[in-house]
Amino acid sequence: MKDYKRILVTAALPYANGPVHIGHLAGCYIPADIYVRYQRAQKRDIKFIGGSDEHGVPITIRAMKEGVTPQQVVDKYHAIIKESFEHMGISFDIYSRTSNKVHHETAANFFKKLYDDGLFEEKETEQYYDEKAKTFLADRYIVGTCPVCANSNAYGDQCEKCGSSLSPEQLINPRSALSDAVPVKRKTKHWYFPLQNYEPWLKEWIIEGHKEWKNNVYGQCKSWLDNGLQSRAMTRDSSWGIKVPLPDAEGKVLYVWFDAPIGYISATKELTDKWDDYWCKEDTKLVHFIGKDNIVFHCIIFPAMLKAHGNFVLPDNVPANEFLNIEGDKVSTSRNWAVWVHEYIKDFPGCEDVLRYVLCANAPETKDNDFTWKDFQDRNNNELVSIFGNFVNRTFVLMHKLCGGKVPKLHEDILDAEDKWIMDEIQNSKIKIENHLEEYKFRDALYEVIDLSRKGNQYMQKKEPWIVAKSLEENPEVQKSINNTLHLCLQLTANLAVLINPFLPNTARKMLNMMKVVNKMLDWENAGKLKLLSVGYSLKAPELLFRKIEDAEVTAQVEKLKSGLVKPVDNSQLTDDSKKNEQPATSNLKPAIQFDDFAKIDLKVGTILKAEKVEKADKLLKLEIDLGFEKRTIVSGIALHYKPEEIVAKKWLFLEVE
Ligand code: B3M
Ligand code: ZN
Repeated sequence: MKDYKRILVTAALPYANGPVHIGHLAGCYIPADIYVRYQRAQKRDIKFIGGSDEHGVPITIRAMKEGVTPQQVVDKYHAIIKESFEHMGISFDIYSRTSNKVHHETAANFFKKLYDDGLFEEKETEQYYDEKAKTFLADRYIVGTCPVCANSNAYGDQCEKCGSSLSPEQLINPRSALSDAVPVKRKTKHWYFPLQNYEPWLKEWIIEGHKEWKNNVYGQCKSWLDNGLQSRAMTRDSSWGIKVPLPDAEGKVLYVWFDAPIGYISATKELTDKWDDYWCKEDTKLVHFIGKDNIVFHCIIFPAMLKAHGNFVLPDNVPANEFLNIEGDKVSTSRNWAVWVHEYIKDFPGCEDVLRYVLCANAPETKDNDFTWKDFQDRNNNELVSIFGNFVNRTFVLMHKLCGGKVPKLHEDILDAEDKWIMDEIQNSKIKIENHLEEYKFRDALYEVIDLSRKGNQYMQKKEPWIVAKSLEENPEVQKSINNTLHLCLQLTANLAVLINPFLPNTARKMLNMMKVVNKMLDWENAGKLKLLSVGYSLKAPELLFRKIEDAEVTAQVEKLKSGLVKPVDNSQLTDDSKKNEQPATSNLKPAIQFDDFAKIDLKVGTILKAEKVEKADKLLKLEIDLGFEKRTIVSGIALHYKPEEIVAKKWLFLEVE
């Protein structure tokens, strides 16, 4: 393996044409974040680059549907996406956007350099033109009847019904999605990048040089290269995008797949003056995390562009994931068959780590996988709560009960086979987890962490310190054995915090807090060590790491998905900002509460004696009420709905909360 000095990690730039769903997270953001957090804990020089992809047809189509400008579309979704990532703990060093000035300059200069070096072919071809809308039509803008399945709304690049990939010429009765006009052919000039010229080099570099890439990635590259590469247009006719930096290029912009990957470079420029250390020095390890639909762009086209430009490093690896289906069906944003991240965050506050856990444990690393709410519940309840959380909790409870809340001493002279076994397991796990992480095998790595906590439970079960404690009175010597058990369980807990940190950072933080230790303990060099907590150090009471997820919560999610009632915030009927937060009533339902919670509430019937408006508060009414056993004055935010005179003398239901 090469000796790298620094690592540059990129995660695909999502189109800012809608919010992100859990398929996005599972596909690249969670694995990228785990990798980065692990490398940071290893104290390696690493930068994590992300941002929104704000150009291209997906944005203009969304703008058209919402009846707003492309700029309004990207402003809205960039903010939503960025916030979702922040909530989920995706720890980018920078989350930028391709509409930034520095990106426009960087991408235009990149294009200009290839142009000046004579690397493009200039070609005039005939393309569909909409005479009514006065614009050339990208493939996506042409709709017509699918020649395969007769779907009358197939797109010029693909039929979403039967999945066939199409070209506009194949559509029967093509029409413009913009104006419904029948498009005509018109001549237009574009700049083509002759990928075939890079084929011999790409074959050498990938087929011979990167046999270690994941099978799904290597296989796709090989099949592209075996089929032969062709010139691809790197410009488009559009008003939205980066203007082609040439004098005779009015109305032409860079093809979004030309500009977007350059976005990684521009964002690094924004992040640091030393950006060229990361992009131009041979001892940088560049890793692109993406989903499988982006493989050709990151493994073939972008590397060929970098090679053509010169002076850039090439990716060392592109660990692309396959797709995550939902409840047995493909994710579809148009059918709203998706679990939206911003909604999950609202529905399961404080459970960000649970989603990170499930999406990693069930990641589509080698093949498409299925996310089900039942599996989400099972993994939370049976793995996080019952294995990991349970071990940590038991350790803390017993240490408080049997060792006075302090880290007990280790009596090395009486260590038995079981003690030695768990000590070895701690060290072995560290090595296994580290190897898996270096090889982008995040599921396997996470499995080992949970398995180590499972072993902790087994160890505790074999040692039964609570039973041993019963003989303390007749034989005070047994305290030593109890001490050893809890000492080792505590050192194991500290190790679990270090090992779980890249995957579940919030959980690791809670554990640090319980152990009263500082962040520094999470440095990877501490993994596998058996003296992380000092003898005699007093620890806090246990904190609940994970809560149980109830049947009702997951049933509600399945219902929500099936009813399709809850549209994502990109709901295309919403054009006006004031309606932004408007959602069907059912989406505001909170998860069902326990009967005990209900019993804590005091519901009282009272008569309204007097009602009046509150000055300078147009929503408030001041009410004097008679509850039968006492009179009270309260204010209530109902003034927009009721006039004072309408409610006086009526009986109302009042809810008393603390
Ligand atoms: N925006 C496609 C996608 O979101 C595209 C990725 C760009 S990565 C440079 O799937
Ligand atoms: Zn079809």
